[in-house]
Amino acid sequence: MPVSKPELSDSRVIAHVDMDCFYVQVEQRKQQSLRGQPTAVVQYNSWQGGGLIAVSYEARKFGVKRSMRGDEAKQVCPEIHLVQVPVARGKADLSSYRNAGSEVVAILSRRGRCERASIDEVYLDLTIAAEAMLVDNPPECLETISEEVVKSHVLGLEEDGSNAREKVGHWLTRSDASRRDKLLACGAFIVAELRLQVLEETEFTCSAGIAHNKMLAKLASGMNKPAQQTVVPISSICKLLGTLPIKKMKQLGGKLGTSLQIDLGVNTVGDLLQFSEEKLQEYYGVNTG
Ligand code: DCP
Repeated sequence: MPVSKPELSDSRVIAHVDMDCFYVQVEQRKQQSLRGQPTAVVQYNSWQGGGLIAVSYEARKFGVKRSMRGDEAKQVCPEIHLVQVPVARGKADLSSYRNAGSEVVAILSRRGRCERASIDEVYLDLTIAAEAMLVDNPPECLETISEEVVKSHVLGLEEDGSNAREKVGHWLTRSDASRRDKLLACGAFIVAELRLQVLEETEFTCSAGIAHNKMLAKLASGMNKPAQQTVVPISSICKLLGTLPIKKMKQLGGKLGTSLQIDLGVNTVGDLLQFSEEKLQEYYGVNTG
């Protein structure tokens, strides 16, 4: 049966916002003395110090990882503070984390439609807000631009050298940019402002990816953490995806990705692009293909 293709709209502006070491930040807000300290949240099961489920960036510098147990974390970082996840009726009680996530969603919703992807991740559709900014207050006409927005990473722009921020500032405010890049630039301004509001109102830092679709926004949000944002211009996509392991793609982390690797010898998205849609439909059926 033929399937209707989704409408192609390359000019959407989508952000993926991902909180940094989220459970740790929630615990640090409850106990201010933990701020800036190597800290981890451990499961309520206390065998061997409990399994780590969230690790602060200060602790990561010592080599503490989520796969460790509390005892092991203490060996590599003796100063680490271990906080047990709250417990209610013999089970982990995640309500304080869920509520903290809702506080963030309430702030992000001021500028666009939010879709909560997990306890600490949100997709935000900024298309309407970015289009409005481009008409009313385009970046090329701004007299000053905030420090937070020039700290953005723009994929495809050379970042080395002392003038990285100048380059980013120039990219964001070019009058000769394509409409798509201008919309992404507006998205970057809006997200930088929202991230500052989140910090001011909740004390939480977050990272974000800004792109024309959800998949690319999510890929980008994890590229520069903590407390940073990454923009994915159309011109950077081929290079970004060409070498991306197939298993990192949404929906290809499981059996389908394994089948692509074993049956078709596809290891990267670049490899996958060698196959036509028809060919993939021959192998996997119309919908999956
Ligand atoms: N979490 C969990 N068990 C896991 C993974 C995560 O309970 N196996 C919880 C604790 C995390 C939260 O979910 O704080 C969000 O998970 P992330 O994978 O987004 O990781 P963090 O937010 O902790 O860190 P990062 O800054 O790397 O995103």
